[in-house]
Amino acid sequence: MIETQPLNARRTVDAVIVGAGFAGLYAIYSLTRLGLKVQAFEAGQDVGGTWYWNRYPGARCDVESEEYSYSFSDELDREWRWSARYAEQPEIHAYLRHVADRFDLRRHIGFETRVVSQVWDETRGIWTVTTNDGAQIEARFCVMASGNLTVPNYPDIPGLDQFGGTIYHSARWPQDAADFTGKRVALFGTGSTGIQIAPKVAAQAAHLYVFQRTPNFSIPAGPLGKLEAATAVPAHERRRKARATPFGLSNAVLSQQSALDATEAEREIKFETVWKSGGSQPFLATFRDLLTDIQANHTAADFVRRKIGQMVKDPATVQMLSSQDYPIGTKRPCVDTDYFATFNRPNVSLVDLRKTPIERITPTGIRTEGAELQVDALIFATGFDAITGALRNIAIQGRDMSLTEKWQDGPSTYLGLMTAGFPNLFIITGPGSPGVKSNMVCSIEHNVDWIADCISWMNRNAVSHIEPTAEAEQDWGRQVSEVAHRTLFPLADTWYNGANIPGKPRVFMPYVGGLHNYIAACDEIAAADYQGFVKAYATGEQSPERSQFAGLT
Ligand code: NA7
Repeated sequence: MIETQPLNARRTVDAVIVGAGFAGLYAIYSLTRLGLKVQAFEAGQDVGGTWYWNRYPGARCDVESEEYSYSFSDELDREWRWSARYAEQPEIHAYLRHVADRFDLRRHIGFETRVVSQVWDETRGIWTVTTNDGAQIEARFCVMASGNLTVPNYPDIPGLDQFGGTIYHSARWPQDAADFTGKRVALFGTGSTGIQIAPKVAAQAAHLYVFQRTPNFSIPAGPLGKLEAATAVPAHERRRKARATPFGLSNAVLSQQSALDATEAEREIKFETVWKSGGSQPFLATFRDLLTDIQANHTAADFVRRKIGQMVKDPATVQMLSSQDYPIGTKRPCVDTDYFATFNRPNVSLVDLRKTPIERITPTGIRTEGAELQVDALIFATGFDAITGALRNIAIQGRDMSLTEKWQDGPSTYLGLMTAGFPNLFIITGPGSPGVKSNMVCSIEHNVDWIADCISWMNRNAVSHIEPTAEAEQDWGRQVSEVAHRTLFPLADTWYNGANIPGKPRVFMPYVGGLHNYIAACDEIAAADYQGFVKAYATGEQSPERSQFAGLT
């Protein structure tokens, strides 16, 4: 039924969903199929989330499209054909627009509307959600599909507000394509985004200055064209296989062999094979211990450094691009097309910010120690307040405190899906889940299915609200930390542990024990009637857990 009530009237729905990207769209689909009345809010003008905002030149997914797509509908699978092995942003956005139309999801979404607060009323068991236009809506459930890479990080550089040229952020790219022909451009950031932007802008600009703070390891994307139908494994088969892997990627099945057991010649052949076929996760799965043993890790890092040395002509530039001070794979490993070769162009310069810090931005350029570069445009590819940023930006008030207060020393959740003191508030790919350390679409579908099953179970069992016990949450937090500390991940400063945002608590946020193990844990907990969760039953119902819930309040 079409919702005709204006959004500014206070009304009640079963569930508010925050965000209409991959996660939000599938949450709308799933919850409406349960018969719930749903209202989603989306800050953008259209669906797409990350794939709506990040429309910078070169934006392309680094997971093969057949796996970076939904698996819930055979019809959708039959109808949609990806044109490339790794789809570019416009095609992924078109896919999400198609999904929204195909399943009639748009009528549940309030566009250009930002959720500003969510307040839990313990007496009524209801969330009151307020949007930026002052409208309020009440809901029994809130589902946070607000994304992991939502809040852009703008560096605080003196003089930035006086710059007279154009300033871009990769995550707030204008709708109309920017043209850099004949322009002098400064690009900040050499993460996945900067590495995609640099070759594209270099091809247009009069001069491109790439400002590098930390050099990145990057693996070639490999052939970009569509996989040959004859050799391709059917998409549904790949996705089924993907869920049984640590990263949710069927082609990144972890080898059983240690890099240290292989001879140098064997290692070289294996690294070379995956280097040619492309992709960072397949590269990191070449040997079982690349992310757990520093010596094994060195073998992979040295291989990539040798490759950089072969691709880049200028020795000083090679040195700057190869001076990584962290194990390969512990920062988000990048995938590129011609990134390193871009530095062979006469119109491209690499500036090492560690040796040449910026003093200030001037109206016409950038002043470093002893030099002033004249530029017409600044591009910030400086990342995000990742994983928790979008959640922290909403004033979420639980039973006893706000989410920001609760998470002041770092986020804590049970399975990444819920957090104690915030009943009926579900998070899709939240901190403590594999999320960003896995194929996001795979993780999103799993999380949404789990949430929908949980809500069904609550309704069948007259459970009015649910939240984790403090003990289960602490125990999960310990597991998240333990599995991280069995790896090399804690050795790097990354957005996985909040190090990229000044003042953000340093906690390694994703669960890196493997998507397959995480799914097994979630299934087991659900099968045991949501073990580790406190359930409040509808008035009049009797249950041993009822007193347990009361004890927490
Ligand atoms: P990332 O991976 O966070 O990369 C941001 C880059 O910007 C990285 O090179 C940072 O250097 C650099 N950065 C951040 N702040 C500054 C300042 N103040 N000055 C100079 N350079 C800075 O973001 P991306 O958008 O590239 O990728 C995010 C994810 O999107 C990616 O992992 C994929 O999942 C898709 P640093 O390394 O912090 O020294």
